[in-house]
Amino acid sequence: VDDHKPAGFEDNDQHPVGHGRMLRKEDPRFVRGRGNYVDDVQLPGMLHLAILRAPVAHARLVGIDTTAAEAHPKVKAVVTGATLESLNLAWMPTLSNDVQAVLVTDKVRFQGQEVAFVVAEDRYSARDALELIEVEYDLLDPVVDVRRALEEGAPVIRDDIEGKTDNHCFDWETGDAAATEAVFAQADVVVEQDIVYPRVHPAPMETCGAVADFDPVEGRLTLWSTTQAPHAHRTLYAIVAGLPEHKIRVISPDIGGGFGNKVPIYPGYVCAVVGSIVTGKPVKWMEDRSENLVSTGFARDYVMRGEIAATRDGRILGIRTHVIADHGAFNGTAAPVKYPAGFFGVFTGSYDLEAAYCHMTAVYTNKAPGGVAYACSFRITEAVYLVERIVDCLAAELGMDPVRLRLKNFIKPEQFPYTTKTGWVYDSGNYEPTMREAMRLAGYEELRREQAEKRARGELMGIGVSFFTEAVGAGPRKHMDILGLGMADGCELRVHPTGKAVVRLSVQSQGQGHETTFAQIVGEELGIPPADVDVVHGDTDNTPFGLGTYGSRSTPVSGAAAALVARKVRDKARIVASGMLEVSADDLVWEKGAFHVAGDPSAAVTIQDIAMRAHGAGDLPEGYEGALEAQITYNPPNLTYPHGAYICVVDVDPGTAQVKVRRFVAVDDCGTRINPMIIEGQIHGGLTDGVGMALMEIIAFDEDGNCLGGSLMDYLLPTAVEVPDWETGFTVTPSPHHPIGAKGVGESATVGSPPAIVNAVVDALAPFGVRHADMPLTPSRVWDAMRGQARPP
Ligand code: PCD
Repeated sequence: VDDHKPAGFEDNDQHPVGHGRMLRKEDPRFVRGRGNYVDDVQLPGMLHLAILRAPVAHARLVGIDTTAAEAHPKVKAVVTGATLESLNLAWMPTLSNDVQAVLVTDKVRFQGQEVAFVVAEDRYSARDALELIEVEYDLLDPVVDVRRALEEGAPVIRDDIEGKTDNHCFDWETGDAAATEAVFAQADVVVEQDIVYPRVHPAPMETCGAVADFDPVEGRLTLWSTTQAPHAHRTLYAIVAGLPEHKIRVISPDIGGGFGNKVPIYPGYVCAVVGSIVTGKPVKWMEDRSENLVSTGFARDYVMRGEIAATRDGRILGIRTHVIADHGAFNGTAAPVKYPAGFFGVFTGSYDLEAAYCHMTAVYTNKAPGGVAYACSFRITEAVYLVERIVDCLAAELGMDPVRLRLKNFIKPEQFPYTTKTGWVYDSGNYEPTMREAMRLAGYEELRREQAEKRARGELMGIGVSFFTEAVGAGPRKHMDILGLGMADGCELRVHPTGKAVVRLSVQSQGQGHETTFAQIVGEELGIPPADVDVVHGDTDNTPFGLGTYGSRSTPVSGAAAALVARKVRDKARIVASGMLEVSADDLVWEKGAFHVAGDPSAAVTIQDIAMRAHGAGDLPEGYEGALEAQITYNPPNLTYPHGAYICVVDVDPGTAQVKVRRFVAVDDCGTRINPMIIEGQIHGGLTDGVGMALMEIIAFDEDGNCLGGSLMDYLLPTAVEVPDWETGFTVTPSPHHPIGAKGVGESATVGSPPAIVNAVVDALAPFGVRHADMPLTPSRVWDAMRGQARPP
């Protein structure tokens, strides 16, 4: 860990924040197999739920016969859309203010859609009974292509929406069209490129599931569920199911990976709740792998046209893009309400431009809903891919080294805070040192020499560069809400008499290590060892309200809350200390874990002394109220903007068109680093995801709307075999508004790596005149690119 430490950044063993070798507190549980996941929940009398899914993509529902299933000896209930309709539960709101069918009532709109469910005594009987349900469908023409969806006369998918006569979902624009046009008109060089970011899936190791336990006597619902946002989900259940919010408890135990997949509310969760209400018993629903891939939130699916304008000597003037966004059958995109295209507005990247403009048309198709932020702060992955690909296209056109082109156009350190041409305010950044550090680690000049030699011999070696700026940590609440819930986070801290503490968070770890890093933050601010701080999360009855974990927002938002709540407790401790040392609170100096009298370090009391005193007999000084505890809600003033420079080296086999990622250098800057080992793990995971997206993963559909990525035999995930030994480094540019200067990092590598890999492959294929090829760069696509036949995406 931390072998490539830049000068001026030292670990300080006295301080838990930044401590390179602090191991994860949660791991003893995980490595012993003692994690507690939703599927581990066993309740007395618990029943099992299975969902019948549509085998076709577009069809009118003619009739359902459930008699045989109901007669199955172990079946307790069979529920169809008609049943839900009678309870007014057949439709539910999506995260983007659309509606989605819980169970089909009128029409099937994507393959794998939920049609009915069975509750039975065991999982196998529930699945067997699904086969006894007879459904009659009247097949309709499916629409899976975005351009076809927009054609006049295309079958209307959302005929449930009153007056709907086409498949148009929304239009959105940002930037200044006229100013951009003017810049383009005067530019020496304009480059255009069609770029597709294919539909991919987060595919977490644990699929989605829930255990619902409705107590009819108390009218209380307890729901264990795989959710990244327990509090937001609770409020939505209250709204959807009409249950009083104080009678709902959402418990999100250990989560086996989220990656954005566990942000939405899926029909299965609602079915589990209905199943428990109907049977009066606890009901468990766990998806299988195919159900997860076919029906839950996909990501990306953007068809983009990128245009870039520059001077002959490589000054970038403007970027323009037109996007057709495929939202599937229901608009289930996870994004703050004001941002229907998420944070795609950061497509201007890390460059100082004169003008930028984007126009987007979103459409409905017969595909699963989603648009979740798969390791991506709301469409930033698409934005970064667009800009980093198009900048490389420009470099090729100008015959300029791609690193040199980037260095020439970076936003300069003195320009921060920097307002982009699309209105985003980047908090801080110092790009050139990060780029140079990546070049140093990679041995960039040497790699170019090696490449020239190999090219001369007919070998296909490619070097790809990407440089990204992300916007992570949504709020602030004045700009951002999801379905009316403002994006802020609560945090609560209590110090016990013996000086141990418990901190309660509104965010929810899915493997990121929050039990460790939040203990480090509190430990740092309060001067007690992280081992003495217990982190509680994932239970709405025991944690303060907040919007949950996605978009790398836990550190920027809840991390700030944790630091500030600890400072608040410290302020209270100061009052207690003033009484103990018999001086005024203003005469006390705080030094790591203790207050001492100014000018007399020997007159000191530790936090532990203070905690005991605060809970002890006798009066406490004036001004001290309540207990040694505090609660806050943190509303971030801005997002945080981490950045990074990635360099990828690939070799392409000229005979088989197989791409091998030989080296990958990633230099990240996420401001103050809380736990370098955890950050390293986050980067390794994200880079691996990046190799998957760039080379292997796609959720494709055939003309009939059949999903072709419904199993891990077809939807290829990367393993240790496909990836190199990652080479990482870092720079530190703190966030000026975050209390400890930290920025998010969880998604950086997924955002930054696909363009580096694709740029490397395109660079390798330069001798064939290739300027672009669409992901995933499977051998067949690379082969086609070498032969100049780009296949339709
Ligand atoms: N950190 C540190 N330092 C800094 C930053 C950070 O240390 N500066 C760390 C923390 O604390 C944590 C981690 O690291 O622990 C991360 O963080 P962030 O960035 O804040 O983030 P979060 O919020 O926590 O998380 C989230 C993310 C996301 S978003 C995703 S996708 C992914 C990531 O995370 N997912 C996951 N990573 C991960 N890992 C794991 N293991 N698992 C998972 O699932 Mo989305 O939107 O949801 O799509």
